[in-house]
Amino acid sequence: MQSEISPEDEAVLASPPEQAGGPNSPQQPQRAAESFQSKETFQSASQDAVDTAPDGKHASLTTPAVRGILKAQGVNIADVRGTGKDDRVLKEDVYKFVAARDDKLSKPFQASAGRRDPGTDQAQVEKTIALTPVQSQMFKTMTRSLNIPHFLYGDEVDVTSLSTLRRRLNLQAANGQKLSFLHFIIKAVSLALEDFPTLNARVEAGSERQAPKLVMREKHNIGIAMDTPQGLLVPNIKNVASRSILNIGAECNRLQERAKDGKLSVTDLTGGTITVSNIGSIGGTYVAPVLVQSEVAILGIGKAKTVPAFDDQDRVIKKDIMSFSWSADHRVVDGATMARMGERVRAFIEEPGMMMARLR
Ligand code: CAO
Repeated sequence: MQSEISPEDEAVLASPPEQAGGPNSPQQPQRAAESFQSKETFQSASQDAVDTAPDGKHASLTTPAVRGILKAQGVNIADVRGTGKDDRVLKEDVYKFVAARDDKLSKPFQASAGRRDPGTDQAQVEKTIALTPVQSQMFKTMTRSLNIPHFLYGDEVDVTSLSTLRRRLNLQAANGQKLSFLHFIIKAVSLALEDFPTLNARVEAGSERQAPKLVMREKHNIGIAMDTPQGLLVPNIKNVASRSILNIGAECNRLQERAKDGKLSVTDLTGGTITVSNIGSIGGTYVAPVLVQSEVAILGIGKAKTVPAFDDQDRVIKKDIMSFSWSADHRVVDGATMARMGERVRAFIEEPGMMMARLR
């Protein structure tokens, strides 16, 4: 999207191009190149782009969003050929420039890699690449999230009864819609939240003049961490308390489809109140999940495993167990509250009949 020339743009136009990314920009192109290989190689890669870049007065005009991308990618605006109105530099122009630069930089890397003897060559070879848009977002949000004092609470949950129930229900699924463990777990979390509403709240950190507050939220909008072709995304299922487990499954499938096609909407991705991250559908027993900034709790689920256990008459039986790892914001949630909430969810999962009894 293009914009008219703002006072900010005029200032950019008036200043020498190399200041556009800030005089102390940590991502000066040259520095990026030094972390990869020789200065000469980078300069020649960069020079190619410069050779084709226009020198019209409007070439250095662009929107704040594009300037942000330029800064993040360590690109000087004067090096980029603008294809917008009056040669203005658009987002696509910057991405094209970065792709060409990185491609050029990686060629000598690939060529020399072919010549190296892996048995004797001890020299490290590095290559600097830009973050994807989802990684850039994750970089910001996760850095902010880790300012929250987390604590971890973990437990092992017996999912034997739930496995049997799920298998039975899936065999009888009339419309072919299958239920996964996750769909039951999301419902169990919502049912437990009815008794622990603090865990559905968000923190308003306050300021020097305003005391911190908890903002209680009525609707359980449960986020699902999803591994998508673009990277980690966390859409949420709105108002889980009002949905059946089948309906949760259908909504989860809709979100997964949209995520796969890169079509999640802003509504899908905002307004979450607590998150469930099922790493177990990929693998791994334990995970220490990181809070979403506007939430105070997150549940990480590990892969179900069949293990030997003792029944009440000391006979060895088979059990399916899954690890549940909760992270919570220790500024507002204490360990006892988290443990009680975890126990409540465990009880619903271990005895699915109890969960059914609570359904409206
Ligand atoms: N243990 C064992 N099996 C599991 C399981 C678990 N914890 N979770 C799911 N499964 C099973 C499902 O029941 C299903 O089995 P069937 O084919 O027999 O029915 C199969 O694995 C495939 O499940 P799925 O992945 O299609 O569905 P899901 O609803 O369980 O999970 C989703 C959906 C989107 C959460 C998952 O695909 C995903 O992206 N997980 C990764 C989340 C992630 O990256 N978390 C880390 C965040 S922090 O970086």
